[in-house]
Amino acid sequence: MRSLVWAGLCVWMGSAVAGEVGGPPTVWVNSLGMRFVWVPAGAFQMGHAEPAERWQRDYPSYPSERFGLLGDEAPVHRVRITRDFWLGQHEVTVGQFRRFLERSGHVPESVRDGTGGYGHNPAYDPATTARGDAFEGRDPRYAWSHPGFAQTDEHPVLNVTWNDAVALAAWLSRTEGRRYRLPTEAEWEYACRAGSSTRYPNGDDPQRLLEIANTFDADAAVHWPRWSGFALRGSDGFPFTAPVGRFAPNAWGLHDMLGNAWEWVSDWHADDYYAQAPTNDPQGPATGDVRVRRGGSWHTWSLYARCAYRNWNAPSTRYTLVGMRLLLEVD
Ligand SMILES: [Ca+2]
Ligand SMILES: [Ca+2]
Repeated sequence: MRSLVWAGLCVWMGSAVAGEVGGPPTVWVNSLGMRFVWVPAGAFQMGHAEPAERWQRDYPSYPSERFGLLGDEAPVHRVRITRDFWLGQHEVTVGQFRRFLERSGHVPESVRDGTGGYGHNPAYDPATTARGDAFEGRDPRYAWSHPGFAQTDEHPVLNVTWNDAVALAAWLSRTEGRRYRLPTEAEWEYACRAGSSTRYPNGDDPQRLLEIANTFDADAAVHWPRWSGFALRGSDGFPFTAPVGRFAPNAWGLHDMLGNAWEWVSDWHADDYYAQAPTNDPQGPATGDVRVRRGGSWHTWSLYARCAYRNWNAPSTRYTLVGMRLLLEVD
């Protein structure tokens, strides 16, 4: 990989993310314009657990039964990531996904199966649906290019399925002769934490999310007043998605790991996986029905925009809040 780094495609940042100054260059730019930062191998404590009193103290507007639903984040356990890797500095953007479609001929799953995606419609009433869903769908009016609100090419792509994400990684691998894939759940959390062990990379205070992430803030609550009690007090500047990279990066140079778009990871989900996971490079359960997504979105409440929080969907799910970030393996 380092020979490629010096082929002129890589940006030398002048400061070492992965080690001492003078170490390997730390940003890689691929053929779709995605930027990747170097993440060093290492170990961390994966997962999260804390007493109910602390949850209740710090998230007073939440019904207490919600704290009992976080059990799949336990037990906290030691994980070793044994190999360095490159991780997307940003979520995959609308513009990058469009270029992928144009060059590859891939048809997004929401278009191919004709059922569409989800989107924001100010006239839509969640009470009209059985699930009380916050967004309208599925509907062919909505897709990766149409989430129901304005996005530029710099915004994170949404309404993409796990299968779409895998197809993008496979196409990039084929055309560039490298190994792209989704990060594992462990790689994702390791990179989100970037050495931190708190709820958020910048501490435990939900309000401080405003500094580092686009989540469900006072501006978003204007559009969903029934959930305003769960909104952060104050504005992060974006009621819908933000262009990627507008918030401060974490200690390893990664932007928007929390908020903006949920990110598919490679693992199947199982509630009890952490109790049996291997220490080295856990890959998730061998089989399952739902794939994990991580990090929360522009519409996600602070309790669910933590590095340890796990959520999941069927691999064919497409939604107004879910996007992706890719990993590039080191040779
Ligand atoms: Ca926001
Ligand atoms: Ca994100």
